[in-house]
Amino acid sequence: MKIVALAGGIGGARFLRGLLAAAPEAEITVIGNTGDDISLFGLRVCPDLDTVMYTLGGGINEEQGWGRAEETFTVKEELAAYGVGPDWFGLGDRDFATHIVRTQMLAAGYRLSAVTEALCDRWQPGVRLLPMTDDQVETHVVVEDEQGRRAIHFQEWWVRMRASVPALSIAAVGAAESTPAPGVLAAIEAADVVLFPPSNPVVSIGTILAVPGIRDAVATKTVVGVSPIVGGAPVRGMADACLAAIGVETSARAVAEHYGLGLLDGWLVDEADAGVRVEGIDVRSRPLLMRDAETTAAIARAALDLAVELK
Ligand code: GDP
Ligand code: FO1
Ligand code: CA
Repeated sequence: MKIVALAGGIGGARFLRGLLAAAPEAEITVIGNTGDDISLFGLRVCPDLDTVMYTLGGGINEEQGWGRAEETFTVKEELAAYGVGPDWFGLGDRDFATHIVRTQMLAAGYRLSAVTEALCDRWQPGVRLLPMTDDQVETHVVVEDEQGRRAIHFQEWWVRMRASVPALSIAAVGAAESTPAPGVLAAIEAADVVLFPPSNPVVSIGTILAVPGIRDAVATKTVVGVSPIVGGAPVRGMADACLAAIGVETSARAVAEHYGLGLLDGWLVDEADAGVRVEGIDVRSRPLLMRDAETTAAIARAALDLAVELK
């Protein structure tokens, strides 16, 4: 069985861990979001690729969901002593090494997909992890506050502001001119099923689908998604602020309708949302909280079973 999953960071990574447990024989290709990527201190940081890589490779900080386990922050403290910011993004010493290797390889001319493969040589995530594109795509957010109306990097809005200022709009800058990374379209074409983990519908899945060619390729496949919205709210994070920016209600039904009939064939919602109907999409309800390894594997199994049933 060949499975393709699109993935953001924490929601995507945890689901994928369940998928690996539920389908150990499957060949899984993950198309990762790179719209969250940012250059800091001269280093290229890819939060969602790293979250997937560390989570599946056993190096993640489990409580936090991002960054390395057993992390220390000496470099961050030394940078602060020089007065060199930003101070609002927590890069740890172990994580810094990843960004140094990545930046060094990019500067030597390797593409992000090749760099990601090299980093995964160490972490052995058990899936093939591909960035959605090798081109630079960055999610920017238009906000308006006492400093006026301006576009800022997604990470500044999400991490520094905690989305406390409404996003007037969200744009994946560079997406329209980007091309899918090598292997992305071929993997989708060869896939038996495509899964959308409970990742952010706007800045994770939405950004991946904004790379020209990916949406159309996915639309030819049997696609099953898992709702990141439970009982009218995100399970964690501020996806509601992202959905508001694109005029979509924060509900399991509205997210499925947003993905649309042409894209989604099946949709898993939580038991709290049992009874949700979406025209043309097969909706099933299941406990969708990824509490532990078993419940997460059961969610992945249910998504896969529904996809196989609808194929
Ligand atoms: P990020 O890049 O770290 O923000 O992670 P993703 O985009 O992959 O996923 C974020 C989404 O995961 C959020 O909108 C959460 O609501 C959702 N999420 C997190 N934990 C769970 C869970 O246990 N169950 C479900 N259904 N969704 C979850
Ligand atoms: N998220 C935070 O909320 N605060 C941080 O300081 C932070 C640092 C960080 C460093 C490396 C990395 O890979 C991820 C990091 N994240 C941090 C998470 C991440 O940037 C966001 O959760 C997602 O990109 C939002 O979708
Ligand atoms: Ca993310």
